[in-house]
Amino acid sequence: MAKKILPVTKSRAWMALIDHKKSIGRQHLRKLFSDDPGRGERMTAKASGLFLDYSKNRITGQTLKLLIQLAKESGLKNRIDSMFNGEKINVTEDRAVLHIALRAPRGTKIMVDGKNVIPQVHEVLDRMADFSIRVRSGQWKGHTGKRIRNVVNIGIGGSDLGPVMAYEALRFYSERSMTFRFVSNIDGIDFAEAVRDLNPEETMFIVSSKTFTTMETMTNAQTAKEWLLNGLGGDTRAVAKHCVAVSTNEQKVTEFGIDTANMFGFWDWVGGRYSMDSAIGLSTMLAIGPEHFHAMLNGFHEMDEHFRTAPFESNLPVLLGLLALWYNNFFGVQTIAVLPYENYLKRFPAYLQQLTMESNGKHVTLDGKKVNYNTGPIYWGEPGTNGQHSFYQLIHQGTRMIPCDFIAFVNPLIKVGRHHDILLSNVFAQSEALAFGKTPAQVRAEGTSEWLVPHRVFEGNRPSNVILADHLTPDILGKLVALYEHSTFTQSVIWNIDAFDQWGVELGKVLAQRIIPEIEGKGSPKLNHDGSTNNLIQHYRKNKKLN
Ligand code: G6Q
Repeated sequence: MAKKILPVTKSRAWMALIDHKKSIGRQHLRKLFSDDPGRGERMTAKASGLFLDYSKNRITGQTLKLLIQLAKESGLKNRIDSMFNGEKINVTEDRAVLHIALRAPRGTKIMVDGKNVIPQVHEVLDRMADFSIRVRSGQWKGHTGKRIRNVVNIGIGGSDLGPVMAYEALRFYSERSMTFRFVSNIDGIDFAEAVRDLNPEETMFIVSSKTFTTMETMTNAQTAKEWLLNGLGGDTRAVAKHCVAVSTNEQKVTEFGIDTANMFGFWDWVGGRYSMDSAIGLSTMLAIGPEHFHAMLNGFHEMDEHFRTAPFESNLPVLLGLLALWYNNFFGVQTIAVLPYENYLKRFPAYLQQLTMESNGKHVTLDGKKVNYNTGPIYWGEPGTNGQHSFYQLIHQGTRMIPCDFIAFVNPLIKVGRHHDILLSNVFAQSEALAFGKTPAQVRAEGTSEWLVPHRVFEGNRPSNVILADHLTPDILGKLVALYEHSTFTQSVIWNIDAFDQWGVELGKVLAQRIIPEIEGKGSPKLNHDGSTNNLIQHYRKNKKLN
C-alpha cells in the first residue's frame, strides 16, 4: 500500500504559488526582460552538453524558488532515490522502475528482490552486440545463404516508438547498406507496404513484445512468418535464420516457434515506454552498431546521474518538469508543444507523446484518491520549420497559451549551403516573437491601415524553452530522452500519481477481442452492445466483401 500523504494542493508551496500567480500572472515578458535584462543569461542551465534557456518563461526568481520548494515538499529527492535504489515505486503493478539500470555501467550494483540486476543487463547487451556484429558483417546468413540486408522490427507502443524514433534520429550513423523498417499497426497495409519491395532471403524480422501476447504484434508476426515461408519454399527451419524475438516471455516465444537461442530478454522492471535502451533497441543497435549504441547508453546514464545528484536549481529535468507543471496547474494550460529544429528528430514528438501521456495521464493518486487538479498535459509537435507554416498561427495569435520546447543543434550533421544558419535563425526568431510579440504601435509604425492593426498585433507573452546541443550524436539523443523521462517523473511525483502503469492501454488490449468473433463469425451473431455499436457492426458485416 502506498503511503498516505497530504494532497499537494494543501502544501504550503502550492498555496504560495497560487498567491504568487496572482501577482506575476499578468506581467508581460517584455516587462520582465526590461526590468531584468540579465535574466537572458542567468535563467539558463547547462548539463552534460545540453544548454537550456528558460528565461522566456513567465517566471521570476521567486517563482522558481517556490516551484523548487514544491518539489522539496513533495519529497522529490526521496522518490528519486527510491527509483534509483530499485524500490517498487510502480505501486499498482508492484514493480521496481529501473530503466536507469539499463544504462548503468558494468560493475554498478542495483538490487531488485535481493539480486543485482546489472550483470544480466550487460549479458544481454553483450549478446546483442555479438548478434549485431554478425548480422552487420554478413557473417549471419539467411536460409538460402544470402546475407541479411533488411531488418523489420515488429512491435507496437513502447516496442515500436523508441526503435523508430531512435532509428530516424540516428540515421546519419546507420549502416547504409541495410534497410530498416518498422511495422506496428494491425492495419495490414503497414505490413504489406513494409515488405513489398523486400526479398525474404535477405530479410530478418525482430518480433519485439514485452508480453508476447499483444494482438497487433502477434498478428503481424504470424503474417511475417507466413510471408517468409512462402518466399523461402515452406521450410520451417528458415524461421530460425530470419526471426528473432525480444521479450520477457520465454514460454510464448517458444510457442510462437522462435528458438530461445534467438531471443533477447528484458525484465518486468522495464516499462514499455522506457525500454528503447533494453533489448527492444536491437534494431537500433543493428542500424548504428554496438559502439554507437553504447555511446547512447552513456548519454542516458550521464543524464541519470545529473538528475540524481544535481541541486534542483540547476537540475535540467527538474526545471523542465517544474515549468511544465507551473503552466499546467497555475495557468490552466492544456498542451505543450515540442518542436525539434532537426529533421532527424521528426519522430521525437511522437515518442514523447507516449512517454509523457501514458505516464502522466492518470486521474487518481498513488493511494487511489481522485485528484482535484490537472495531471499530465498533452504533448505534441512537429519538426521546424514545417510547423511554422501550419499550426504556429494558433500558438502566436490564438486564444490559448501553448508553452513550447524548441530543440536545436548548433552544428548540422550534414552541411548544406546556408540551410543551417537559416534554420537556427528561425528557432531564435520564433521564441523571440512568442515572448515579445508585436505591439499596436509597432504595427502602425510599419504603415499598416488602422482597420488591419488588430489582426497584425501579436500579444506575445507566450512562453518557451530553448534547448541547444552541439550536434546530434547517439550520446546527445540518450541525454535528451533521459531529460524528458525524468522531467515526466518529476511532474508525477508532485501530482502523487503512478507514472509507470498504463491501465488505459491494457483496457484497449482486451476491448477489441470481444468484437472480432462478432465480425468474423458466420451466420448472424447475437450482438449485445449499445445501439450504435450494434448498428456499426451490422453495417460492416453487410457491406464487407468476402475476399
Ligand atoms: C508502454 C505500454 C505499451 C506497450 C505496448 C506493447 O509503456 O505498456 O505501449 O509497450 O502495448 O506491449 P508489448 O511490448 O507487451 O507487446
